[in-house]
Amino acid sequence: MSESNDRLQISVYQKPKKGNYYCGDSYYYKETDKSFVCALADGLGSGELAKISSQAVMDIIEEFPDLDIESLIKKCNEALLSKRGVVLGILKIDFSSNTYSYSSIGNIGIMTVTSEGKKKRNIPLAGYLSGYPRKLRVVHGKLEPGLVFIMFSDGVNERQLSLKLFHDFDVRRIIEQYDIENGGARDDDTTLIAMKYD
Ligand SMILES: [Mn+2]
Repeated sequence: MSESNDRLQISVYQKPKKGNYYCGDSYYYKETDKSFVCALADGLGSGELAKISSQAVMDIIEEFPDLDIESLIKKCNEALLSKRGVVLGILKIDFSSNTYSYSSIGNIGIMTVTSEGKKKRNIPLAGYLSGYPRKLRVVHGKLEPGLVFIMFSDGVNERQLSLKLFHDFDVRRIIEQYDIENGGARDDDTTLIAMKYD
């Protein structure tokens, strides 16, 4: 799946674990005049129950586009009571202040790659969301033209995300190349989202 919005180019690679119909990973993204949000959740385990949890969290992100990351995660937690837990990554961009912020709980990777090829990776917090309050770490940064954001679930082997993959900073090609190199049967649900700010 590939889409061109006004300011962000987005491309997504997603495949369920081999033998599964449902992918336990869910993602959502939306660009408006003021902001952009992208979130990815991986439900614990796999299959339909994992999907129900990760989708419940995406429904919250969709419902409250203007909330900051801390408030969003609080609401996601409430939606998970009596469901399986999830690991979650959220990226928000504010176009008026030209800034971005992101946070992840558990094993959702978030990376930025500048147009000069400088790569920065978030340090994920251990654990997962399961209905109870959690301490967060939110990273803030300045939005620069050409900045690439990569968000991925733990079905992605990070060593496969070589710099070569981001060489030409074309999000569609990043995903195509990943599929060519790693397109076989998956040991886990796999989601890789590439976004570029123009
Ligand atoms: Mn997983």
